[in-house]
Amino acid sequence: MSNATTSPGGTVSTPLDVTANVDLCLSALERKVLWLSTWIIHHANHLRVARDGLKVGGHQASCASMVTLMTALYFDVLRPADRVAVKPHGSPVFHAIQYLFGRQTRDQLQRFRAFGGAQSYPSRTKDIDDVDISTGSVGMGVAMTSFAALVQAFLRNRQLMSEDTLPGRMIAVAGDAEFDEGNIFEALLEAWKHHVRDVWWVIDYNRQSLDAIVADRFFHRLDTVFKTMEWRVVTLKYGKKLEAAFTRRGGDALRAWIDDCPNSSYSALAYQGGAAWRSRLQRDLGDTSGISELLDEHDDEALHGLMTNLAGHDLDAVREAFHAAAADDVPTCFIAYTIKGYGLPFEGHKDNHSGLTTPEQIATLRTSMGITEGEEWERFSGIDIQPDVLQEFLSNVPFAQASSRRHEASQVPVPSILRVPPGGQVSTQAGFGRVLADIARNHTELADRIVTTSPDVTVSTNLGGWVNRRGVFSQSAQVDVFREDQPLSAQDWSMGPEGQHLELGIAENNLFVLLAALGLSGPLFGTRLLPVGTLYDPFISRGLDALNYACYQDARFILVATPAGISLAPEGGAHQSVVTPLIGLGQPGLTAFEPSYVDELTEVLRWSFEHIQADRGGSVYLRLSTRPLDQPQRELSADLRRQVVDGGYWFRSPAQGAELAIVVSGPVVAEAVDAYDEIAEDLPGAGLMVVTSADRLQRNWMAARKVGRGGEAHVAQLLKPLAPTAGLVTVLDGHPATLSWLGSVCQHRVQPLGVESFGQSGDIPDLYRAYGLDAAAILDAAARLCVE
Ligand SMILES: Cc1ncc(C[n+]2csc(CCOP(=O)(O)OP(=O)(O)O)c2C)c(N)n1
Ligand SMILES: [Mg+2]
Repeated sequence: MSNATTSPGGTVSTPLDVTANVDLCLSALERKVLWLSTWIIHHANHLRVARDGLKVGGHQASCASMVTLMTALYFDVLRPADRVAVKPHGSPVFHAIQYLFGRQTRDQLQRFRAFGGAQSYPSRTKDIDDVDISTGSVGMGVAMTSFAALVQAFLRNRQLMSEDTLPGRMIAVAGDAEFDEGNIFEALLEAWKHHVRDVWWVIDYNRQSLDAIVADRFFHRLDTVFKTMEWRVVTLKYGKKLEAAFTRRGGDALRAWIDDCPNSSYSALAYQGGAAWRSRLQRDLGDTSGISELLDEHDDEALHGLMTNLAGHDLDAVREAFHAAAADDVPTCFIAYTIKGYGLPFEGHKDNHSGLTTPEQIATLRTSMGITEGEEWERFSGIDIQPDVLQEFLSNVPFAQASSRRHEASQVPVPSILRVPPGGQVSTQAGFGRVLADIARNHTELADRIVTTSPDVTVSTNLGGWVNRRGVFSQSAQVDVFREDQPLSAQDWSMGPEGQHLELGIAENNLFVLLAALGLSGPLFGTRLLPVGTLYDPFISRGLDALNYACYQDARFILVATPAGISLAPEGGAHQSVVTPLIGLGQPGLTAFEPSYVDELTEVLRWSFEHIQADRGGSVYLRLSTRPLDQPQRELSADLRRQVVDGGYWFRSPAQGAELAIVVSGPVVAEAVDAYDEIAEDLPGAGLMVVTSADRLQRNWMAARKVGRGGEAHVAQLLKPLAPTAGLVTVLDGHPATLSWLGSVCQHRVQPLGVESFGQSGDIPDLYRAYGLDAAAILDAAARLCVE
């Protein structure tokens, strides 16, 4: 510890030698981070003009709780290669720290939660100060650190990343209530299976969530869970002052009293302050020898300081623990005892989650920080360390040693055309497997960067051929005994560090969070990967928040969902997906396709490998089917390939002024063709359009309309030949709203067919009849249009 003099406010009045006074710089920064994070939120709520009557919000208490943990990490422990997921409502703490480093602007802080300002929750895509991992939906950022560590291990094992430098640590600073989210435990198990190292989860254990005080029993169990998963658990319970008090006479009784104190009572006392601590301790421990002396030696303020001296607020204790864990790569959980709202007027109060300082309270805090009015935003105001000394300290912090931590990864070339697998009766799902296997064989450069993953549906989603060629990833080599000893299986599941398939247990949340991590390998680790994940289409909903989370971070991946819809037929009503086409249509950052034929799929997949690498690209969702269909005998022209990617084309062109068209997406194309052939006998000019992507068609049309050029949109051009009075029968194996909007493009009348309920097993003829997707239903709909 330093020998410089400190004022009661903790500031330093003598010039400092930087190296000798690390402690003082750190504690000054700790106070400053508390001030700035509190002030950012106060300013947003009290000092900006509210125009809409809505509260701005923010979480001063949640921030205060983690200030010490974040100070220790960012100003001392972190290296540039480390990546951090900061608990969502701790965003102002993160931004304040970046501001102190000079990597965040005052303007952004002043516009916290305002349009274009610093985001409510740390955001990779919206914030300007180098957020590593977005957070917002609690639990997601925590899980993401495990999967990011897996991706790092994958890259290092496959020599796609330099092994000269130390691996980065993937660190979550999490709220304790985040551990109510099951996805964390799914991730914990999966990471254990994959022998993931280099992960730290730092739990801000303030024993409060949003509504309530966390149950005492819960965290005692949690400790056991981590140990079972072979994690190291470091419990940071008491700060140095309390530890010293425990060594005094009566110290054991004091420790036992605190240990036994229910969370709710402890929080209440922390809120009430010194006098309350005194009377409670007198009542409970007054007869214990040594306790009276202890109480006499502390005035109310000092007693409050002592009793709230939990290790999560003790910079020395926290730093020591972090540095000790840095000696190896064992995954480590730090359970850091803290008090929600520590150092603020509402500390410990059970309702403090969205508590905000009043103008009087912030003025008192400002004065206690030594900050004069008008200097609230000054980086170093209220700090008695000379600015150049503090600046030098900041410039020398290990974390600040990289000018940029966001890597630019080079692109992986994609062939301009891929070979379409031979025709016959093929499903789009089987076609997908064949195209991927072909890439594995013939396009080495592309194939080397592809990484596939699936939650226990690898074989049933047709990834088997790829896996046979490219192997399953494991950090240690393991032969497939079924291949080695007994030739019982067509699948070779040999595992090793060279493998390119990451097999997951059945947990769709994990699939999407892993895809998020894989899809950010370029910016996070400097090497671009081309992730392809497969799952059953209905289970998209199971992991939907994680999918949204991945897209929100602009992670890039291809999602192949199969089988889809009621077309999976006898496989079971419970697995029929109805709303997924609407998810594809509505999910930002994700472009959805539902091709009908394998040649379409081949081009869409090729384009997808480009799109996930494009500056303004995104991720791709392919909704595929297990239904084998006769493939058209054709070679797609360059123009047709473009139309397939743009979202649709005329499979049977309409005559100029045609009165009817069938518009179909996906495997129902077979019924649409049958119906069309019948209709064409009476209405020779009718058309049949195949929609490969309702999403692309709609997005392009809406963008064109916004600039007054809706007529130039691809879909408008497609529909142009039809008579203004024409009718459209739209049909897909999914919710009819996916295509019914087509009527708005040129004001055509629409008969939308699709699936609105589900749950009945059967074969395709029965199901298509029951749900109104068969040729007869299409003909009926066409007839209705003709008589309307
Ligand atoms: C998935 C999800 N559900 C609900 C919320 C709303 N929410 C934000 S913070 C929070 C409680 C957080 O408590 P804790 O993790 O203990 O953090 P603390 O504020 O105590 O540090 C909740 C429920 C959310 N952000 N995400
Ligand atoms: Mg909490």
